[in-house]
Amino acid sequence: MSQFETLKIEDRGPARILSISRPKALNALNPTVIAELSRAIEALGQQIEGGDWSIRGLILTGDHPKSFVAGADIASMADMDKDQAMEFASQGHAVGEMLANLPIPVIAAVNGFALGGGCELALACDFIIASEKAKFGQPEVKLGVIPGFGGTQRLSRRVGAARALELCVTGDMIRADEALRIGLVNRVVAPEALLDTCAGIVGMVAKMGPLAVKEAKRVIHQGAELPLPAANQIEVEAFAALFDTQDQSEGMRAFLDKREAEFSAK
Ligand code: CO8
Repeated sequence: MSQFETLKIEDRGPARILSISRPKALNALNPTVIAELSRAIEALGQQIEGGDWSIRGLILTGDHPKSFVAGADIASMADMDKDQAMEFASQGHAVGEMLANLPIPVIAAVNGFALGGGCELALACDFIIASEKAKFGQPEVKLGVIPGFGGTQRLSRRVGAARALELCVTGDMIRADEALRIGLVNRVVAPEALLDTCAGIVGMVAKMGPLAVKEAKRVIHQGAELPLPAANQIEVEAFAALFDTQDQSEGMRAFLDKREAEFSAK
């Protein structure tokens, strides 16, 4: 699949790996990367909505030994006016929405710098697995701006307002061990184990009921926006609705028959 200038795509079993590839700028996000990410994510969403569940997890990573994404591209932002900045940030947020709406988990495999828009892109994934060499930060204040792709919001929700504030106002970078300590990342692994670890997680997901995985993701994301009673109600409704699926019958029957379930996403 070579229809992209700044993305590499590889399928590893049930995992689709999207690698951002702008090595000369440490994979910084310019409008082309954002547009290509949108296209690639949209195509995957359409494939699944069309009934093809061969891909059960998306892994986003950086095709560079020392960088996931070193932020939005400063050269392409330098001369933007207010309207252009609004448009750029909105396009970034649209990518975040698309990732949240995919019916499969999205894992950020952070292999090096995840700064500014790079940290924000990782946060827009469902969770982050980091290499020991990963470094996270929101250095926008050094450039006279603030995060524009969810850094002030998703980061606060992930690690708490006080820690997010410290990162956003100092522009300081933290290493993977500190990111793990504050709950920004789920796991830290050796750099050479990063993609295998993420593909292994997708391999586990691939054995589960696809519709159940889709609903678990949806309910967790939607519930996070709501007061607890309303969020619990969404859970109850989704739990009950799954009893109308063949996957529920198959999953429970397989358990009782002491065999592996064969899910059909129906
Ligand atoms: N934009 C453009 N080019 C970059 C960027 C970037 N963010 N980061 C690195 N590069 C380029 C460098 O200019 C350099 O290019 P060249 O070789 O032509 O001089 C090349 O990549 C290699 O970089 P360095 O030589 O600087 O490498 P170092 O290892 O010395 O340093 C750092 C690595 C620490 C990552 C350093 O490059 C750096 O500080 N980069 C900028 C990080 C930053 O400030 N990021 C935040 C940008 S603002 C932002 O992300 C706002 C998001 C808003 C919304 C987005 C919506 C999509």
